[in-house]
Amino acid sequence: MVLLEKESGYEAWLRYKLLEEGAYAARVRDWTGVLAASAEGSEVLTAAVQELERGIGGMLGIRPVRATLENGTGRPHVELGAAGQSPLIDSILGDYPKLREDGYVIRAVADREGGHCIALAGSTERGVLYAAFHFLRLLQMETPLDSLEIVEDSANKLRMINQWDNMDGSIERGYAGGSIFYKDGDFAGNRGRITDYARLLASTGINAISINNVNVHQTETLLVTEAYLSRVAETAGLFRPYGIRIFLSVNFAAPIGAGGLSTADPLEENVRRWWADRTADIYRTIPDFGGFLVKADSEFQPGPFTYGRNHVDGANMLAEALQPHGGLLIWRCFVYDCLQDWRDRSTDRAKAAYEHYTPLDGQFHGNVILQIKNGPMDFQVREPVSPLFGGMSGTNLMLEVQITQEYTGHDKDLFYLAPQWKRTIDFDTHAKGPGSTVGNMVSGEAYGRPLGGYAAVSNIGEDCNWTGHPLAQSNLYGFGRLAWNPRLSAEEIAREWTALTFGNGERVMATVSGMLMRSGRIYENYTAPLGVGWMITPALHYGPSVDGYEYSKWGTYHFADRNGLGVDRTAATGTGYTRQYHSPHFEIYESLQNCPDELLLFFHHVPYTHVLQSGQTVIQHIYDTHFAGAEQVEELIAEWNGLQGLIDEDRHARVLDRLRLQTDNAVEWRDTVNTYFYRKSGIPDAQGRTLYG
Ligand code: GCW
Repeated sequence: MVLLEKESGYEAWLRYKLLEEGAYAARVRDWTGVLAASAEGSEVLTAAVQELERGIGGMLGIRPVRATLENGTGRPHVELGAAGQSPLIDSILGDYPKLREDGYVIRAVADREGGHCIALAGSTERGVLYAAFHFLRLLQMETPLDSLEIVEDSANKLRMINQWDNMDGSIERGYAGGSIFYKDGDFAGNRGRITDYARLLASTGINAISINNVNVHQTETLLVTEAYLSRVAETAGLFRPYGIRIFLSVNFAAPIGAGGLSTADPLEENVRRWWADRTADIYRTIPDFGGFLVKADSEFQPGPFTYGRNHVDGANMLAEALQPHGGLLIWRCFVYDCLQDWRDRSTDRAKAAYEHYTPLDGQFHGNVILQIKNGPMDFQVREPVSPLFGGMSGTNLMLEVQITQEYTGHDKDLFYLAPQWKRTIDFDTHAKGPGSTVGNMVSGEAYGRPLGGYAAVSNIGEDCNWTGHPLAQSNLYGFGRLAWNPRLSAEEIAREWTALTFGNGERVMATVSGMLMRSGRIYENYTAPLGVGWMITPALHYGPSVDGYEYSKWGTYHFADRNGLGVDRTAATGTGYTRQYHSPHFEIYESLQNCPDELLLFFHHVPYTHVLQSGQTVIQHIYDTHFAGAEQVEELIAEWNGLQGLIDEDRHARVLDRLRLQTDNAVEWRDTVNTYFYRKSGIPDAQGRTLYG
């Protein structure tokens, strides 16, 4: 048996392990011994060269010779460059005149002197960097190089990560240790770690990052001031070589908290001037600064409502400050009444964002992007797609998802999120007839909007393997890959990630990717049923508490009684939320018969004896899925155990520990939910399994 090297998981999918000696390694070594690049490139090109050196060095055990473009030819080599940097590169790019910004071509060519060459041609240097990472991926997966012709670009201009890191070192909804950015109220100075994070992100195509929590506390409010700008600039400098621009989350009331003004009213002249001055300071220090991300009038964060203004007033004021510098203003749409009275059945949190924003459509400035969560509630295991994506044809939009598993198992339970994101991206809003998918709406393609893209809340922390659960790295990887190319399937990404992370043996690839692909359904099985959501321990958001959010102020109810459960959101008899969808979704969700089972309780209140499309009653479905979910975790353990000896011991043991934690959680959920509904309904399990009456 091959002895596997001890691995911490720190390298994640950029392991660059020595390839097994053989024909492939010999051939690739021959092709990659010389790296030719323009001597005039910026630090992004340098990063691409360095990454190739690192990767080729690791996989082939050689140190490639650096050459300039002039003397690189005549022997086999890798030639990399952006438009205008070499005749070969330009002639390749000339074949693809429609290649978008950051796009690239990888081609195997025979050059004039008959030497073989792999050309990595980027429309920009960032494209070259992406080509370099792609090329290294090909080597890791031992892809034949002889007739390569790969062309890639992305419809999404912004591919962004949101850090919810606080300067005290904590991370809101972070489950993998403290912040790599901050400690004890200051920047942590963790340069190597941040650089490696930038490499991981860039390798998937991420090009933007906001570096502090959207809930902006006191110290973080000062990030836009002279007190911290030089430190922000240092962080920007770590991301810059990897083509990633940084953004700051800002506090709407900063003119008061940081500027000493008496108001933050967006229409007040001195407030506008304060923001314009701060923004000018930022761009003096960080000329390629991305812009601001704002959570306003949401969950106790200040916003324009305090001053009787609306969100166009607020967003446009900040956008005007950023506009002269080319900055973007990203405004989150997560706005709802978080002080609801549970007795009030007329207010429906799911309706809030659409009601707030659709009347404002078309009024936001061109450099404003609205960032919309995938669902109308809050990153639940199963929600319908937010109808707001289909309601804002005159505004730049961005999709927001959560990589960190706030409601999906805290990086303790396995939950591969790419299938959930794919469902959102591929959902056809029908806003402009068939084909108006969320993916097309946010890329701007459906409406010819100039800006848009994807943002996701990160799941990394100081934990040595970044994500706590080693398999949760697949979510970070999967998000980046989908943001770059939304057409990839969740399964392709799972297989690719597995190959890079654990090696490309078919048994490992099939088992791990299979576990990932089943994981979301398994978690859904043992937690909240049929799209109802929120049966989770309040505040913590891990583990069961069926009534934890039932009599609360958060607008999060399931309305279970002795006869049935679910939220009636129909237009006919309920809150009328269904009306926010275009046809045919309105009719589908409105109909008790046609509403998909997995969303039934999101849209309808039904008796426990209601028969689902599956043919099962609601109550029996609850029992069956909960028993099945807990059993399926045992199956995951068995599958993982079958990989012993094929995966290094440390990472194998670490995953096993997590799966054991997941077993406990699944059993707790199963028994709590089943018992709750047995007691409410009095209906026994048709199969006579143990319920605690
Ligand atoms: O789901 C909620 C989280 C909050 C978070 C908020 C948001 C940053 O529980 O922790 O705050 O969403 O998205 O703003």
